[in-house]
Amino acid sequence: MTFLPKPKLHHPNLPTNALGYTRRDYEGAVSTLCAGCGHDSISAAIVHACFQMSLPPHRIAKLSGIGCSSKTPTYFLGASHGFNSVHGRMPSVLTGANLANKDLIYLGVSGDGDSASIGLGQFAHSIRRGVNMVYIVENNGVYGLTKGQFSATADRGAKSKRGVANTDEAIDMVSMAIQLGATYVGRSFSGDKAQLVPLIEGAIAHGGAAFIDCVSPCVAFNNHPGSTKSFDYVREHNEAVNALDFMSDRAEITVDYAPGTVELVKQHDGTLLQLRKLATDYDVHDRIAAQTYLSQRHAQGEIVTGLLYVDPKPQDLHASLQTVDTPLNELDDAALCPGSAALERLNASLR
Ligand SMILES: Cc1ncc(C[n+]2csc(CCOP(=O)(O)OP(=O)(O)O)c2C)c(N)n1
Ligand code: SF4
Ligand SMILES: [Mg+2]
Repeated sequence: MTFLPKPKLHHPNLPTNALGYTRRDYEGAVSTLCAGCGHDSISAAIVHACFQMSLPPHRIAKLSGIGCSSKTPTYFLGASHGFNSVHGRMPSVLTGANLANKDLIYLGVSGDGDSASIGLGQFAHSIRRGVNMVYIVENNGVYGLTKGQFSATADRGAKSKRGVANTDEAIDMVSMAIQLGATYVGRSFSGDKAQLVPLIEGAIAHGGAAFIDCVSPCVAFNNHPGSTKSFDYVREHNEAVNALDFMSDRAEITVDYAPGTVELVKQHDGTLLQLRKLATDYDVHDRIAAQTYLSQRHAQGEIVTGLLYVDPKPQDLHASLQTVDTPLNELDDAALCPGSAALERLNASLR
């Protein structure tokens, strides 16, 4: 069975947000993933972030491909729009939906197989076009759903459960996202909710292509000694560049400000990201330096996490295409078919 509805009953004193919803109102069906799967922790972080931001569930669209990771939208935001697409094709489906209705918040959920193997081209083009979305890769280094083959993010030399070493070079999705022009790039770990929740909140508030690579151990096929995506390995090699807090523009701002160690990043919608620098030489606005830093630390065997790059004034695909303010799906017949004189003028302007 892949769908178990959750009982609606909950404790009457559960905290509510500005919309009067409890955290439970942002949950989905009961998860059927393996107990302890990192993906379930990411679902919980998404629920937490949307509850805290008081997002109306009907204003969110969640899209995914195929894989254990791509199944997870069933387990969160049960009252939101959802579309479970084809393996590796989530980015183009999301792009199409976003072009039709730019008023929704788009959450693309994918796996390392879904996005770094079969869907690599789709991933790359949605990022370079600046689609306004939160693109989360639940990265376990294997194809969990099809029983644990190495994916394209598995590190060279990492061992499979049967002890066979991976001989191929790994694709680092955050380096690719930065190079491809993503305007908000972070990496986190499913076991680090304190880091992941504000990272997701900042990505939702961001007005461009936001990408989060979240290392998410597969307890069934990739959580053994020799794996570089296991809980133990990630905990030992996690190197956070900053600690992030997200503040909505409506909340009172009380910042424990220590000059030189805290940076406030104001995003286009007025929300604030408060970054406490852990690596004092790290500049979150320098795209090229971020790539160099990631490569240097990777060579030392470290997994760099945190908010890695942000452009607080992103340009999204709608701005590039100069689409009209009204979402395309709300335009009436007169606007969509303005008549032969308008067509004549358009043709003349192109001659
Ligand atoms: C076109 C196509 N090719 C192959 C498959 C088989 N398949 C299903 S899920 C999957 C890999 C999933 O890996 P990932 O995206 O990393 O998700 P995970 O299960 O690890 O979370 C594959 C190869 C498929 N469903 N469709
Ligand atoms: S097979 Fe791996 S990725 Fe899939 S649900 Fe189980 S632990 Fe999670
Ligand atoms: Mg995977």
